This record gives sequence, structure tokens and C-alpha cells, in this order.
Amino acid sequence: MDTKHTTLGEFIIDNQKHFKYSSGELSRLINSIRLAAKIVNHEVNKAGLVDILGAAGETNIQGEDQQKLDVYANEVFKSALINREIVCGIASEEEEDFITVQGKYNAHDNKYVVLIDPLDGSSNIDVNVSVGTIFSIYRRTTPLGMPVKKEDFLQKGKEQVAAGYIVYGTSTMLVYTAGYGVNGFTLNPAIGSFYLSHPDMKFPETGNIFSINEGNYAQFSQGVKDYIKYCQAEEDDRPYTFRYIGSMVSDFHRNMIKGGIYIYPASTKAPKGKLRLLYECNPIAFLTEQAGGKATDGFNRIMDIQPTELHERVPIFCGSTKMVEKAELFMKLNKE
Ligand code: P6P
Repeated sequence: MDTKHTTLGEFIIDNQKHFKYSSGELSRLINSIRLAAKIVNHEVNKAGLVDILGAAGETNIQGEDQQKLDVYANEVFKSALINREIVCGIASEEEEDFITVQGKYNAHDNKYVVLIDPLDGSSNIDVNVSVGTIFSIYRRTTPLGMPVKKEDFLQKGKEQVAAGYIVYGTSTMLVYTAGYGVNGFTLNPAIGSFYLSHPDMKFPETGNIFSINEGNYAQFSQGVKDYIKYCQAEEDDRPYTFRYIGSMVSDFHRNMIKGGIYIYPASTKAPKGKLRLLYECNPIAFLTEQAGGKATDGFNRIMDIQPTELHERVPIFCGSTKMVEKAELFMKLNKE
């Protein structure tokens, strides 16, 4: 029995004092995500064994084939959040519009909203490559009653009260911030507890890993092309190492530990990039900044962007500050 490491539950209680204005609800919210993570992890780990693979025969709001595990993960996180009567509304990559929480005790009066990508990178499931869940938590800005899309969901990323991800990899980790640094917890599947394995995670100020889908090179702007050539040049501390898993959470997690930059830029085929502002880029940007890194769209801070719709996309450059600043330099030099 691991009595040396702090469990996630103990950590949340010990850090309750940081959650100003919260009467323990934010702690209970993060605990409900912890429970859902364990349930999804169980299914992800045996996805190859049971008939849970393969598209569910439907497509999601993004027009992408919905893998059964996508659908399953979405239902697990929604029910964990709804059953605890903590949130007043949920937005998900798998849902066209946000969901208001009815339930008893006027659940719609609850003060938090959650935005989630229940299973990011799900196209990797069938090839046994790690996938992840990404979540973003805000306090509602409307006083009571049914939450409102513009005021409660379309808030700037800098208004987040907490954000994090679960990476279902060689081990399953939950990494989150509540505005007081980033901490990583590793699941001990034997006893179903998350233990504090990566306290106070920090991006190295610089690094030598760059993560981008070079297959799209021909579609990139000149600024992105020039930065890629810079990373590949045999000069100074370069060439950098190219690592791209095709699962943002995994690429981000590795880069935060080792130092690096993850880029999903705009391209001729994807003028706004591919990744979603509300439930992918904003939570990742919050974690990035809390870990001492930088997250921009190539020109502007991600968390200052005013959202206009639930599923909007933005380009993202995130990771070690000096690497992001160098990439931004190439973007600005080539700004059309
Ligand atoms: P591409 C997975 O679909 C995802 O949203 C991210 O997790 C990942 O980094 C990216 O898209 C991969 O996209 O176009 O390079 O296959």
C-alpha cells in the first residue's frame, strides 16, 4: 500500500484553502472528474479486448466518425458531473450544443460550467496509441437559473478556474491546475488511487523537441515553414528532435516534462487550424502558463481570445517559452 505519496483526494482537501469563494464544490467537481477518469481508463485499457472498437456508426458535430469509446467516454463524464449536482451546464466536443443540468434541487442554479473533450485523439484507439481527456472549468457569470451560452460558456480562457487532462498511456495520469501550479497524479490500477507523482510541473524554459504534422507542410504559411526549417538546421543547439504522436495530450505531456513546442497551425486546408478553442486550446493554454510556458495562436495569447461559438477552432503554438517566442518571431516576420 503506497502510504508515501499523497493521493489526489488528499491533495484536493489540502489545497481547498486556495479555492477562494468555493464551499468545496470545486473540490467535489474535480473529484467527480477523478471518478470518471478511472471508469474510462478501465474501458480504454481493454478496448482491444471487447467489441467497443470501431465507429459507433454515427458522426459527431465535427463530422468525424464517432468511435464507440468516444461516445462511452462522453456519457461517463456527463453522468459523473450531472449526478454530483455540481455543475449547471456542460459543453462537449461530442455534443452539438451545451447541456443544462436539470435534476433536483435546482441544479441549474449551480455555479460551475464544464467544457470537455471526452476522448481526444480517438482515431488512435484502434492502433493502441495513447489518447486523452481534456477539461476546462469556469464559474458561471449569470446569477442563477438556466446557464446562458454567451455569458457562461463563451468566456475567455483567462477566466478558467481549473483545467486539466487525463492521459491514458503506458500509465494513466491526471494532470490539472486550479490556478496554483500544475500537479500530476499517476493511477495505481491495483487499488484505483491516483498518487501525486509529478508535483509542481514546470515547462523547461527551452527544449529541443518540436511537434507538428509535417505532412501538411505544403499547406503551411511561410512563417511556419521557416520555423520548421529553423528547427531542422544544423546550427547551435539544433537540429531539434521531431516527435508527433497525433494525440495532443500525449505530445503536450511529453513536451512539458522534457521541454518542447507543440504546434497545430492554420493551413490552406484548415484556415483556423484544427483544434478547438474552448475544450482543447484554452485548458492546454491554462496548464501551459501555470507551468511557466507560453501558449499563443502565433500572434496573440490563447487565453485572451474572445470565443464566439462553442466549437470554434484556433491555431495553437504552446510549450517552452523561448521556443514559442522564436516561432512567433518567424510568424511576425512573415505576417501577410
Ligand atoms: P492531425 C486528434 O484528432 C487531435 O485533435 C489532436 O489530439 C492531435 O494532436 C491532432 O488532432 C492530430 O491531427 O491532423 O495531425 O492528424
